Amino acid sequence: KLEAVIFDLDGVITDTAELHYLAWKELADELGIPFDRQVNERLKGVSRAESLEIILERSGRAWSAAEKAALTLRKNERYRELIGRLTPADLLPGIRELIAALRERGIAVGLASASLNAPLILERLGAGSWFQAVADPAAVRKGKPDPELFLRAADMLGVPPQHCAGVEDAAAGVAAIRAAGMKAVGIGSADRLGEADLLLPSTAELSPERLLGLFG
Ligand code: G16
Ligand code: MG
Repeated sequence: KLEAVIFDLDGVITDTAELHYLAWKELADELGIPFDRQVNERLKGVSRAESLEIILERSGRAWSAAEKAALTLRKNERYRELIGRLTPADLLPGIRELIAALRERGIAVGLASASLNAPLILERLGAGSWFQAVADPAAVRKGKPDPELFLRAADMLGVPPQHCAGVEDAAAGVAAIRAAGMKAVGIGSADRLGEADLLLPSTAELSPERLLGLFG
């Protein structure tokens, strides 16, 4: 029985991937490291520290922990400037309606984002009060594809994982949902998200009926 839906943020609630890209691109350009949108695909759903590691792969040198900390801080300051410009118009199609419809039916709604900036992003989107549980990525030991973030959100909602559906746009996220024992909804294409229990091309296709349908 569907009792809770746990959402990813970037790529599901809003498209912050482009803003991550712009902030990382500025940093990579300053450092003279090649970085493009294709490499950016690998950063989706991946933590800030792991994202930096992926970018530095092409730098041809080793970086100290202190240097890396300074670089992630610089990127995040720029990124926070960019997310400061988000408005409710940046919600992905159908998300506002879906969350309202779920809550009307008494289905709990949670967030499992790897982003430490999630509270600021939700506030900018006017979505600060929509989620009854927001799992804290700083409190989990392992990021996606580990199920920890999704399990944390379910626990905060007081719903067993088998009564939860998770919605994700990244392969690591779909793997995390499945490892948590939840039904996985993938937003995107089968080449990356083939493991999902339900695959939809866009958030506009999401509906309470489709999510309920996963539970027979
Ligand atoms: C997001 C993005 C990732 C980003 C991560 C950490 O995840 O997809 O690209 O590296 O959060 O973000 P921050 O630097 O803001 O802490 P999600 O889980 O919402 O898709
Ligand atoms: Mg995502």
